[in-house]
Parts: sequence; C-alpha cells; structure tokens
Amino acid sequence: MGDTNLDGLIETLHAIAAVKFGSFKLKSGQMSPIYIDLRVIVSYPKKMTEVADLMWQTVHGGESKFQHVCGVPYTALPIATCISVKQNIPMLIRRKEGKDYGTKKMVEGHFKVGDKCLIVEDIVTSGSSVLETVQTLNNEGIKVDQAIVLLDREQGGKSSLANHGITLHSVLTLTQVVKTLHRMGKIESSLVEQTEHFIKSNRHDITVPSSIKTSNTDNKKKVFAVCKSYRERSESCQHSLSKKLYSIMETKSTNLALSVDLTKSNDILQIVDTVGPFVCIVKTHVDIVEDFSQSFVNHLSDLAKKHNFILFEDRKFADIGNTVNCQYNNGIFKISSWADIVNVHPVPGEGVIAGIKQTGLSLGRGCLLVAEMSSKGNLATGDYTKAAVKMAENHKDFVIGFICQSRLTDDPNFIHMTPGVKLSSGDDALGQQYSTPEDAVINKGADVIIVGRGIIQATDPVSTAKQYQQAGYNAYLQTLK
Ligand code: 5BU
Repeated sequence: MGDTNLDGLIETLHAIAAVKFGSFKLKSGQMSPIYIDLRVIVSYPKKMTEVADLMWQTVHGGESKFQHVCGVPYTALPIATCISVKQNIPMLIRRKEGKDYGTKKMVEGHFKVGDKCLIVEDIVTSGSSVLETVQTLNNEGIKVDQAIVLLDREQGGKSSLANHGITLHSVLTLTQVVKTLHRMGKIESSLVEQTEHFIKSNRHDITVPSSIKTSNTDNKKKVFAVCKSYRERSESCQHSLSKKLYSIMETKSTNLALSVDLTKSNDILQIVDTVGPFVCIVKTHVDIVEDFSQSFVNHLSDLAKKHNFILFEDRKFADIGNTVNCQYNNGIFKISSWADIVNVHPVPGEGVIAGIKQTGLSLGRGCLLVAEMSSKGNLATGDYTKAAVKMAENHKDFVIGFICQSRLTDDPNFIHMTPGVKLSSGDDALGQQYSTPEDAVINKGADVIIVGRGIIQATDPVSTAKQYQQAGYNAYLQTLK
C-alpha cells in the first residue's frame, strides 16, 4: 500500500487521540514520552474498517492462506471482526477468562484440528499477549504461524514471536509514526529523539517470553536472557541472600533444593547431614514436625553452616500483614529466627510481603512469592501470576524470587525456584505434577529445582540426591551453551 495511505492513517490516529505525547507512566512504572491507545477506534467505524483493510492487505497479498482469523482480546476483537466479515473468513474467539475456571471452552467458533489461523492484534510490545492467544489456539490443535498488528512498538515483540515460529507483520512501527508526525509538523524533533531513545532503552527482544509454550517451540530449547553463570548472576543481583545462594550454587555445583518433608526431627537431621553436601537449599515444612524443639532448629542451622546451604521454610504465609508478622515471629516455631527464606502467597495483596518484611528485612532474610504452583487445577495462573511479578518488583529489597513453573522475568534480582520435580515425569495421586530436572531447568527456566519425595523416599537418598544434583547442574550447563 502507498505511503499516502499510511500518512493518512497516522494523521487520523493522532487526530482521534489514539496516539498521545507527553509523560506517561506505564504499567511497568517506566515513563514513556508516547502513549498509544487504539481502543478509541471503535468510535470511528469508517476508520476501523480502513484499518482492518490495511491490516489485511499487509499480511495477505491476495490469496487465502488462513481458515480463520482470531483477535487478541479485547482491543483487537472489533478489528478482527471487520476482517472476518469483509474477507468472509470465519472468526474464532479466544476466551480470556475460561482458563482460570477450569472446564469452560477456551475457543469459540467451529474449527478442525490442523486449521490455520491468523492472529490479529492492535499493538505489539513484547509479543506476550499474542503468544497467550497462540497458546490457547495451539492447545485446541489450531496452527498459527502469522500475526498481523497495526502497530509494532519495536520493543522486541517481532523477534520473540519469531523465536516461536510466528512471523509478525505490522502496518506501522512506532518510529514511523513519530517520524511521519514530525514531517507533518505535528510534533517537535525532540519528541522523535525521546521516542527513539525510549524504544532503544526498552527493548525486550533478548527475552523469550515467560511461561508460554506454543506448538512451534515445544521441541526447541528455550534460550533465556539470564543464561549466565551463577557467578555472573551473583554479581548482577542486589540482595545479599541471593548473592550468597548463587555463590553456594557456583561453589558446590548444585541447583538442587531438598524438600525434607519428614515428620521426625531426627530423621530430618539425619538425611540433611548426609544429603547436605549436594544441595544449595534445604526446604522445610516445620509444622509437620511432631517433636519440634528449639534444639532441632539449632541443629538444622548448624548443618546449614557445616554443609553451606540456605534454609527455606515453605510456610506459604497468606493472611493480612499484621497476622503474618505474628506468625513469622511468634508461636512455637519462631520462623524468623532461623529461616533464611520464607514464601508467601500473593493473594492477600502487598500487605503480606510488608508484614514479613517488617522483621525480615533487618535480619537479612528474603522472601519468595508463590506465583505459580505445580498442582493440577491450581488458580495461580494468568493475571494472578502477572500481578505477583508486579508485587515482587515493588519489593525488590526483600522479595528474592518466585516459586513458579515458568520463567516469569529476566530481572536478575529474581530467582526462579520450581517444585514438582522428579527424575521421571508424571503425577502423584493427589494432584502433584512432576517434570524432570532437564525440563524444569531448560524449558521452564528454573534456577533452582525443588525435590522432595524423589530423594527422601528413595532407597538410597544420598546417591539419588547426587543424581538430581548432576541432572539439574548439567541442565544448567546446557543453558549456558
Ligand atoms: P515432592 O515430594 O517433590 O512432590 O515435594 C514438593 C515440595 O514442594 C512439597 O514440600 C510441596 O509442599 C512443595 N510445593 C510443591 O510441590 N508445589 C508447589 O507449587 C509449591 C510447593 Br508452591
């Protein structure tokens, strides 16, 4: 299509305030000189059909290659509808909510396994929204290898999508929008420079987006931007506890956390003393210990020093700040006095972190957020997980990472620890879902693998722990290649 068409489109977008300049705080907290909100387009039906036509021409070039079009919810839905109606290509609707409630249909519309679908989106930044939609379609057997977007913010979405085998076509780029508006005399050259600077300093294309598996990548090795040695990670993170943990991982060549879910203190101490040399963390559930005593935690702390590992109490605090503060410091367990790390559920909101932090910060403790779980049907998914990441970002001085099942961020301050790990994958009878150490580290992006029954119920826990240590560490070495 001609440049005049695009110039006209850019002018219109500016005129209807879909493109605004100023100083805008983005969700990420960053300040942006430009803000784009294409939702307003629904108020201009003629423009909307023109946009849809331009998008179709950009991707299509004449012959029909798709059995369906599917808009990324919600802004792109009306645009996808226009394309569907005008080009007479059946539409699919991806449900956004369904996955959190279990059995609801995730894709509406008639389709066959193997059908090809074009994804329609308004703006692409990192590409993760497109990938979420692709993932849902892939789960139903629908193939996707192309996406069309009105505006590419040029912040890495194109290459992230390419990593997943998806070609991104865009009608406009952010640079093109600002340059055109400048040429038309609508904005100052300083705004062009500011925007270009913003794009350069906010690119995410070294990141393969979190957690998202598409059929095009399932068999490929994921390459995470944080594929650095433990030594480098230790240097790039802020919290002293994270530094210590990475340095232990480096020195002892292990990313294995032992989950010592036994109920007698002597059994715990005995296995920890023998397996301690092969782990970087020992994780407890102190409330299952039948003969808990202060002497038990003293011994445990001595073993932590002797074998150089970190103590993690898997308490999963989940109440208001004041209550979790009491639970952390008081009662018979006095967790804050001995556990280097505890974890919290984000469900109560940031107060749960603040409650633990009130005491933990000055003691040099750290906290993990349970952003995802390994158990079948758990509700820690989607927006909940994203909100957990934001919460962590607001408390970087205390939150050192996540309990999760996928790589959630490449911020070096956050360590990803993944439970539900066994040498052979499968489920237990109560909903636990296992992946192998290789899968956890290479595909899910785990920094630390957490293993319980795989070791403590083994006939020979020590040699089995060594096997897990080797499998986990070799997987880490592979990510460095
Ligand atoms: P397992 O025996 O390897 O299945 O034990 C896993 C441990 O990790 C156990 O202590 C759980 O409480 C813990 N865990 C988990 O399995 N999955 C999760 O999502 C979270 C914790 Br959070």
